[in-house]
Amino acid sequence: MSTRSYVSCCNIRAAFSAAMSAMYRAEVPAYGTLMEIVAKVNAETLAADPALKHRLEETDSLERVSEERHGAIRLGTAAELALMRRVFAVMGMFPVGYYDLSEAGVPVHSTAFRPVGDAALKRNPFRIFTSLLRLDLIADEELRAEAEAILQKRQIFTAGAIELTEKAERQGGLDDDDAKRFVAEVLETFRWHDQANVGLAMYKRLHDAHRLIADVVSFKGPHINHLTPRTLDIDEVQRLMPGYGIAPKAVVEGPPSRRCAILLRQTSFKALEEAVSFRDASSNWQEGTHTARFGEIESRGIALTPKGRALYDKLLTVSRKVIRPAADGSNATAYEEALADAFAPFPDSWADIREQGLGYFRFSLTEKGKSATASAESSVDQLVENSLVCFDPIIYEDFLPVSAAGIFQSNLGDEAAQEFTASPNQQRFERDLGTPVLNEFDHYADIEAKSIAECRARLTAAQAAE
Ligand code: OOG
Ligand code: NI
Repeated sequence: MSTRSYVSCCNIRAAFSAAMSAMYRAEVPAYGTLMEIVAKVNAETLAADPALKHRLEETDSLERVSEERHGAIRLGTAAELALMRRVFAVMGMFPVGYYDLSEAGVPVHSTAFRPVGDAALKRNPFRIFTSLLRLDLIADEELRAEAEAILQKRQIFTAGAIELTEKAERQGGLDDDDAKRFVAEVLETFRWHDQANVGLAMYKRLHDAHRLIADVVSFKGPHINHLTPRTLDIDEVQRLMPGYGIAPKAVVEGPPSRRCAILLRQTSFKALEEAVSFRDASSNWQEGTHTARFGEIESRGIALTPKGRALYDKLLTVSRKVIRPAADGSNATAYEEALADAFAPFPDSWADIREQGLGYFRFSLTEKGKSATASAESSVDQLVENSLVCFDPIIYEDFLPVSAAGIFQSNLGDEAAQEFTASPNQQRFERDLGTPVLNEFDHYADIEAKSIAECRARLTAAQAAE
């Protein structure tokens, strides 16, 4: 059967991302405000930095910036995770990376569902940080069993979403009408429910065990808990937020502000306290509240190689030995200074980062290179030295566990900080998921290698044609 009439999974993802954004904007108006600040700052940054605008245009990434966002959900069971994987696959989103957050006092482990490959990322890089609750880390066995029983009973997908996912798997895609229905049906899973699945007493018990457990177990589905637009100047957005009535978290997570941005920097505003009705065993409704949904912004820099990442992790640890950011912001300036000091050894020019093998780059022919030839034996260094190729940073598309923990903590409240024994269990996660997660380093290395191969092919083809 022909597959020509199917909508590409990239287009389904783009439609879904837009639908999610519209829904969240209606549900959490502060997210809309944040989007406005980000749009304004991005436009100003580009106007003030024509070179940046030019590089973004040249690498085909200008358009994606304003469309770009990530979100996060928390799931309760292995079955939910496995089905979520199939649903995301219809949109061309695949599990990349494994994040163990138990170490940071959050009883979940996670992956990011995201597009893979250069073309798909350029079309729409929407990604969802997806966590699976780890009831095995909860000491109270009775509560654990009750939570499991509650989770077993819920169905987080509509019948339509399941039917269309199966159909897409069966036929290898969805036609236009089905794709539209798919987006609408899947959106339901991420919607906020102001009526809880449990009574107030149970909610409190779950909440006392850990706020995150209450957030997952008490509700009908995994409400999207934040959506995060990408900004080109996170410090500026952070500075502007209070003027728009939004209180940002104390410090920006991740690396310090630098000329050459590395990895990922993030900041968020505190979760809202929202009214929720709880239904007890005799079907009486009781009023209560729940805090879960917040807003976040991110700025993305270069993806680091394992060597670069090891240096990043080391320097972050060094900074945290000097000072840890206090939740109330009282030491924010001292923290920023200590962080900047700690990162002094990390080179801050693209040339140095490349020469030292710390980051991944996309290579392309320079104007000179477009009309030149080179032998197939020339090394990348030689091609660079002879100005035949230039290189742009490959953007980091993933997440950072220490930062993610900081984001979790800031919206859970500090009293939620708890000690768990670090117990990464990637095997268990992958078994629940039904597939291994992709290794993010392999993926970046592959994009880099392909760009080099393409330059070589064109330089040597030109030579052959001579
Ligand atoms: C996810 C927190 C992680 C990020 O940007 O690092 C995250 C959550 O709170 O569920 O989204
Ligand atoms: Ni986030």
